[in-house]
Amino acid sequence: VNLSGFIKFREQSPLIIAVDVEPEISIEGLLEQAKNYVAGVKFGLPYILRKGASEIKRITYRYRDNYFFIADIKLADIGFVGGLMIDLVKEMGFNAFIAHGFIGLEGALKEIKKKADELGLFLFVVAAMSHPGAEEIFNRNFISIVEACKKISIDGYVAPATLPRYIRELRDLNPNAVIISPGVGAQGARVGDGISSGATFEIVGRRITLSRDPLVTLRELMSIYKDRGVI
Ligand code: NUP
Repeated sequence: VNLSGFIKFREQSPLIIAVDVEPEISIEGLLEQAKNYVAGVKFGLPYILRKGASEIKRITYRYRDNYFFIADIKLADIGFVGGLMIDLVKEMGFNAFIAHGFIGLEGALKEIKKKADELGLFLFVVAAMSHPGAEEIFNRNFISIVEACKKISIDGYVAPATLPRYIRELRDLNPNAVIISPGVGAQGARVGDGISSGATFEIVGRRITLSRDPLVTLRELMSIYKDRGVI
């Protein structure tokens, strides 16, 4: 699924599944069951490393017509090394990846964005993080990160459902941004908190991956989204 297919699926579902651990019912069991309920699948670095590049590639190719695949590699390196990672992300069949925003433009984000565009990958930048300690250092740089990203036309962001004021501010600063928002479920934000603050999609990990019956969990999430009027 390409970016426009992903955005189009938003009408049906605002959900991205975060896979960091092997799902309770296996990855293929989960991806078979989640097809009508989920727009995207985000693989975390621990999962990618544990499975290995060829197995990840097999999964992304098998489900390429069903999901928008995001590599959560949280890239935070010089442009040259970033470029090597982006090549691997492309080879593994991903549609998008996540980079950190604090590395700055020159010699880093500028080169990363250029490479992403060349390879047809969508870039999400982490604008603020979801855990409590993020407020100590990282999130203080939120405005500088978003302003820098705007200069090079970055329109994809990760912003926390646990601290929804960042989502609201980001939406004001960039009305067209694709904002994906983690923190729902295991980290304490309620289902729909991210979307009602202006996020485009919500990312839910453990609440789904650790569920013995993810189909029931997915249906529960959908009924909450319906009750909250987001689908
Ligand atoms: O600030 C962030 N917080 C966060 O949890 C940025 C992220 N990318 N994530 C990711 O979202 C985290 O790596 C995990 O894959 C997912 C949240 O999973 P869960 O708390 O729903 O299990």
